[in-house]
Amino acid sequence: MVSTLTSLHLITACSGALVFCFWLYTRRGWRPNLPPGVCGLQGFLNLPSVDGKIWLQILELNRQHGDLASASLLGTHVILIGSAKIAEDLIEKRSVNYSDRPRSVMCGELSGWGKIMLLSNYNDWFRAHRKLFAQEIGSNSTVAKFHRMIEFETRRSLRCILDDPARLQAHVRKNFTSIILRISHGYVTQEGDDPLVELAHTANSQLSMASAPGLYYVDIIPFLKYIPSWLPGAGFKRRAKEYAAVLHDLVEIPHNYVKSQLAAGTALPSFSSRILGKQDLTEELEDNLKWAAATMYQGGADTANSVGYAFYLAMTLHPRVMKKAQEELDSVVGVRRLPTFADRPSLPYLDALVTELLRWHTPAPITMRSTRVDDEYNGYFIPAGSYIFVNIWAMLRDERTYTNPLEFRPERFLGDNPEPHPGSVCFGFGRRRCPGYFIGHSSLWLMCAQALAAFDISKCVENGVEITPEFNLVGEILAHQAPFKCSIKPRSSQAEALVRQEFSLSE
Ligand code: HEM
Ligand SMILES: *[C@@H]1O[C@H](CO)[C@@H](O)[C@H](O)[C@H]1NC(C)=O
Ligand SMILES: *[C@@H]1O[C@H](CO)[C@@H](O)[C@H](O)[C@H]1NC(C)=O
Ligand SMILES: CC(=O)N[C@H]1CO[C@H](CO)[C@@H](O)[C@@H]1O
Repeated sequence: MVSTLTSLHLITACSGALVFCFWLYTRRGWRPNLPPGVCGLQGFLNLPSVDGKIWLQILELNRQHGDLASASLLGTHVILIGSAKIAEDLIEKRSVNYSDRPRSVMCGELSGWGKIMLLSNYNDWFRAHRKLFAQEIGSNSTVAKFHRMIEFETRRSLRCILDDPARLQAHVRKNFTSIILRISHGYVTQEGDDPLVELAHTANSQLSMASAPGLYYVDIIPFLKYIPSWLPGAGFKRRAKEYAAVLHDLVEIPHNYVKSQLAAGTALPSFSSRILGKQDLTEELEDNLKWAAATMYQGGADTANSVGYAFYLAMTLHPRVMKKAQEELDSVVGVRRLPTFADRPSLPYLDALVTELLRWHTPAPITMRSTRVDDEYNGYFIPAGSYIFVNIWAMLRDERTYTNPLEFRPERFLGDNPEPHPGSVCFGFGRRRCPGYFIGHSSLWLMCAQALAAFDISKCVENGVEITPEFNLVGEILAHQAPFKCSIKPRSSQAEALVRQEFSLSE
């Protein structure tokens, strides 16, 4: 939601007079007992710039100042949390006061995204949506009803990868979105480019732009939102209107699709169709449902995909791990069929591999909160309204928790002394922990299982030279691996036949 800490400072630097006043304040020695860190313009100008990767920037500040650090300018306080212990103490244990998102005028208010769960504050609207999610996909047992569909969609997607491995990233993106759209709206994506998949992608890029506070003055000076949009300099208001129009489509198009399918008697069972079909459906419930279903579709569209794509990178770089997982699959499942959810309990190495994948690649490297009330932690003052940045990425690479954290080694989760499961960190915390956890985790598991059973993934060779791709996480609030090349081949003609075999959704 913030592009970089530096952009925050750049904007504020423009309000020179205010900066000067604050400087006078700090010179006079006035400073509450904030966590150690940088303060004032000087501090911000000296922020490390690390390739624009905000998680590295925060890590650097936490390294210099401790696991709880701060950065303040002009009465805006940013609190940086760099250890899982502090995140647990504050965000989990004091969840009531740490569950708001920072105010975002451009995105949340002008563009209308504030009604989407991800940006909503912790209030009745939010709680109603979390409840709808919990009933639909909030446990292993509720997600079990989707297993067959996930198996069906995963098979379809492997077939596409086999036919056209060069477009791996597009296939993986498309195919996880297909699973979510089936669940949220009973919508079956078309072959080739699908309008709703494209729409989610466009909306998510706009979300990411609109929510970078450093980018728009109106986030720093909220009353600007009242200036008329025809004034010069009010370009942001016209931009916000464009964003709002795309968001409107994201919410209304799939919702109207379900309604027309229900009217025609052809709706597939889904989150939306079940609630729309209720006898006691109220207008309020329908409005809640419409936004919750859009949240599901939008929230699920870019995270699981990001991990799915990283899986192919991990396998390209770690053939030893791939072979070990394939040996386990061959001995447990055999080579005459592809693995299904029923095999999961008997594939411990594969489970550890997926766990390691969630630690190694973080689609959401940081999460943000805002504090509701003044608080204190270990003697430090945390003012109400602070921006809180939680560095998930750093926690999953913390040498105090994981030995040789840069290594991809599923074995760390096996044996008598397993290292801590990343699940309590990589899906977020407390009352805002990812509500897509079960669906995300299980669809990832299945994709990894089937891809390993069917494919050999390796470095590709171009003109006699072997290409070794790099771990390169890019993005902001949502991150993915930069595009890379790898070779994907069926393990055998039998494996290829299994991928191509007809698969019917009804058992
Ligand atoms: C492996 C895949 C996934 C990972 C690693 C992941 C991770 C996360 C993280 C770290 C957060 C922020 C939580 C916080 O602020 O404490 C989050 C929020 C969220 N995720 Fe996921 N997610 C994944 C898949 C999904 C899927 C499949 C869906 C949809 C079905 C989904 C829907 C959401 C929503 C709606 C939120 C906002 C929750 C809120 O603000 O209260 N996620 N996710
Ligand atoms: C939340 O803030 C209120 C008001 O300061 C305080 O009384 C309460 O103890 C806090 N709750 C937690 C869990 O810290
Ligand atoms: C859900 O299922 C997975 C796989 O069988 C298992 O590892 C996990 O512990 C289960 N979670 C819960 C909360 O039951
Ligand atoms: C199940 C599914 O949606 N498969 C799609 C996977 O992605 C490719 C390319 O984007 C599509 O052509 C498939 O239809």
